[in-house]
Amino acid sequence: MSAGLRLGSWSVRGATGLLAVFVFLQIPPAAGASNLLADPGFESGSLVIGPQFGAIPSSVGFWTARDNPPAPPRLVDPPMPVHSGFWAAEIDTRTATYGEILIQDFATTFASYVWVFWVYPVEGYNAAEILYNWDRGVTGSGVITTRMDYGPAELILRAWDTTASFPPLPTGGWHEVKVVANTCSLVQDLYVDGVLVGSVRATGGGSPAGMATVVFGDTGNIAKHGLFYYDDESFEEFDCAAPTPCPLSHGFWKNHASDWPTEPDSRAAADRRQAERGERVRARSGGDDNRRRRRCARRVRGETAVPRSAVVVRRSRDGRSRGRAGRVQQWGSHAGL
Ligand SMILES: [Ca+2]
Ligand SMILES: [Ca+2]
Repeated sequence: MSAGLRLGSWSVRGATGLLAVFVFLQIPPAAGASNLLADPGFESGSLVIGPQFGAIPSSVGFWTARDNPPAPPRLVDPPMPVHSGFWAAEIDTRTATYGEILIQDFATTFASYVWVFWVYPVEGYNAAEILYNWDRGVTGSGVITTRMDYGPAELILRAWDTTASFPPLPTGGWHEVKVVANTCSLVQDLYVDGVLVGSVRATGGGSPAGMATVVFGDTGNIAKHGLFYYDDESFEEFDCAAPTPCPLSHGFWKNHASDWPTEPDSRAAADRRQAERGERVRARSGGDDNRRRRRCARRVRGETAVPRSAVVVRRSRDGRSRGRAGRVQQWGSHAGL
């Protein structure tokens, strides 16, 4: 995963890629069909330890950690931090020289996804990423589609070829981190604890579907120095081009106004809008029949219609105004005031 260290060679457009920061919405985006990660909460109690250097064998269907004597990554149970169940994974490189990583490989069909993981930062720095066609750590090559580097000062989110900076994850507690990566719009939305904190629009680099790897820990086999716990990981893919009634969330449209589809200004559309306006007018007045009956009743009683905008002014017994009391009904009479 030295690819992550070569971040500077990518096109970094943090300022222009940052679409919206601190937009506090509580509406999570729609999730995909199923979790492609096996043993998402480490409840098998099994963590395969791979070689400290060189290629890491395939890890489809289980979690693998790169060895790091004398204290490689491990699974922990209470009283150590566990988000749910009995087990969580620990990355502790506070005094380490070489990096630690926790990985799992999985096959994908679509390139868009919803990635969720729970992390408990204690101190220091760590990273998490999704990459495709990884070379198993020999040279670190691979196609990174999402990457997060987090520490005390900030959380840097990379979405394909673009990065942006966000506030750091608070330490001392569990946090749900969610990324919705949509290859149709080339936008990745970042949620922390259910709140949309911002979006990054990439200029390119949409991921290829196929074999992918999720990684937590360090990159380039160099210790970033930190203590972090992970639990309840999820990767759900979706077809962003599939015709669905509401493929994107309310939160997405609120923050991507420029993506709103426009309706062709055709004759049929104009006629439809005119018909809708007529329906609204009829609904407010009770319909044509009611309006006709009221008009006839006024003529019989000799009343005079009051303009719709007239305002009733309540007055006290000494004649002074007591302020607006409300609008008269559309067809009220002078005699009734
Ligand atoms: Ca667990
Ligand atoms: Ca360690």
